[in-house]
Amino acid sequence: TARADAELDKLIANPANWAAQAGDYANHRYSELKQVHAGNAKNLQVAWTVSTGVLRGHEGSPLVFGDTMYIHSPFPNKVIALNLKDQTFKWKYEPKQDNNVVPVMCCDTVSRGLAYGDGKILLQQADTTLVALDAHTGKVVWSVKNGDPKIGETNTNAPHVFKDKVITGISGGEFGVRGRLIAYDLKTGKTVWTAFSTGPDEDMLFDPATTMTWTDGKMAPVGKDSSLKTWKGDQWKLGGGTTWGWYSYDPKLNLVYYGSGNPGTWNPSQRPGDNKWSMTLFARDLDTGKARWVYQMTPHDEWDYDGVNELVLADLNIKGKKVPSVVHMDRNGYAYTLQRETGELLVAEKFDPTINWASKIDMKSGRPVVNAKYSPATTGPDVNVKGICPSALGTKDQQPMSYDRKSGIFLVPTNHVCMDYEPFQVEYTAGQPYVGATLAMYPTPKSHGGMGNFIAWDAAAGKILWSKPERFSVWSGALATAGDIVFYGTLEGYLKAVSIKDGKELWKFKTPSGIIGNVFTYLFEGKQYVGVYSGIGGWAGIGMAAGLENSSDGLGAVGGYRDLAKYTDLGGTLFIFALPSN
Ligand code: PQQ
Repeated sequence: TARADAELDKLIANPANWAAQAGDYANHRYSELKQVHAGNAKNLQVAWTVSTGVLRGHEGSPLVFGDTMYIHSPFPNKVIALNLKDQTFKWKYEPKQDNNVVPVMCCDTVSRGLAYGDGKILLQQADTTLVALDAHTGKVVWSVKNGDPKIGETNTNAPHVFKDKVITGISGGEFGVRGRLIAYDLKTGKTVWTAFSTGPDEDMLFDPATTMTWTDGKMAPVGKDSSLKTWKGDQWKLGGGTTWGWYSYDPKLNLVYYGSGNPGTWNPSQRPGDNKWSMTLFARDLDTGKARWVYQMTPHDEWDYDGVNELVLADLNIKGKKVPSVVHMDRNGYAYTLQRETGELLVAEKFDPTINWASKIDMKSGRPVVNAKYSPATTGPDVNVKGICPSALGTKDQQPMSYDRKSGIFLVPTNHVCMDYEPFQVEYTAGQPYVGATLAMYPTPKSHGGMGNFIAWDAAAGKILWSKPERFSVWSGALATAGDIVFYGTLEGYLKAVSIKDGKELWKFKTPSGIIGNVFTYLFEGKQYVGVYSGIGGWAGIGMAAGLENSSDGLGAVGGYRDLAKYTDLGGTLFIFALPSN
């Protein structure tokens, strides 16, 4: 029988389509299309818009191929198949979900979108139901459960289709959930493998002798019980390391790449040890799930610097040699470049010079050199540690970067936010927050005054090429194109086109709500379109989304974002732009 994925390979290879969340398997978010370019982007105008009917944070992007666009919404996770010819709806899927999942979602009711493969549209519902819908009819082909909302397990991630498998993760790091990545058979929905982030070797699909990690300047086997040894008692069972971000895939190496999130609880004094393998980059064999290599970025996390941000596959020129690399801009403010076949650590540099929790990454041990002044574990519980940079939002959160294949430059949306962090003792109760810290976040003092930047990054040298300050964090995913431009959205609601060469702004358009979606592009009937969701939310916009603008407690307390109320309000509209026809 034909390989189910051969069709997806073909769809992805054709730049007319946007057939996967990142446009490809490598997380490039790059398009070869160049009808719209640096010279004419200033003429872009609205072609059409459509409402999803949901007024909450809209992350991710639609999928487009043939004459159909597949649109998704935040909870209640609608799917709309739209006919590109006349923008009528071919079908809608509106799942029935228990409203009780909403209070156990940490950071708004977002969904990062759909996947396609083998004639099916894959949707990961918030209530941990993964459904495969017939792409032509919207009828459910199969449906499986991958978690339990009663113990705080939910989903916000997009499923990803790699070859004959659907890969999905889990959210709930703030509820003592035990993180894992699951591979299902694309045809049937049967579980093929489950790989936990913490616990015994067999649960993590680790081979103590051949699963490798960076040790003393080289790769070495992780050894037996590499996770268990780094937790007190059975704390690993509530250990977090959730997997709510983006995944990538190298078909040649047959490796899947992703990162794990924060250890639970946020109070570091309560969980001594490195807490492996939370805050870790993973490379796993797609067929078996076996871990090839791992790299823990933030051992014994004290700041909620989840390591789930995307890993971007790129062949970089490093010291005169072409190296198969993977690039990851972490919440902790360091950008990592690793050899993607072996896991060797090549580069680890700050991508915001103002971060202070660690002075550098020691390249031999691969560990951060932590600054005791900003270490809540050193100060102990019930002490408010002030002025930690970056904040728990990280220098970059889920908002994915783009890799310009033409210039080799990474275009990165960032946060420029610091925090005060006070840990306290917390008891675990199933389904209740297991946070154990209060925090306040505010713009990085004495810098450009904004809460974000949009930067160009050289991942081989570990250097910022240019930086464009923004009033608020840039919470939208970027799109670079062969037209030498990069697009991104802002929390005030602007979609912007910027020159990749120097960061000069070429065009902007104010949409009705803040943008936290990812920009995408496609060709239909010979014409290039550029699109993005407008609908504020996510962690940075949660105050707006939950109507908590004035709240100053709990996870809604993202202080400096209160000013957003002067610029925008809730929304749920997909915007499609094009050049005028003449
Ligand atoms: N989600 C967002 C967002 O969509 O804006 C931001 C965050 C999440 C975070 O900063 C988180 O730390 C986070 N953590 C978890 C977790 O630990 O399981 C899940 C999620 C999520 O699923 O959205 C976020």
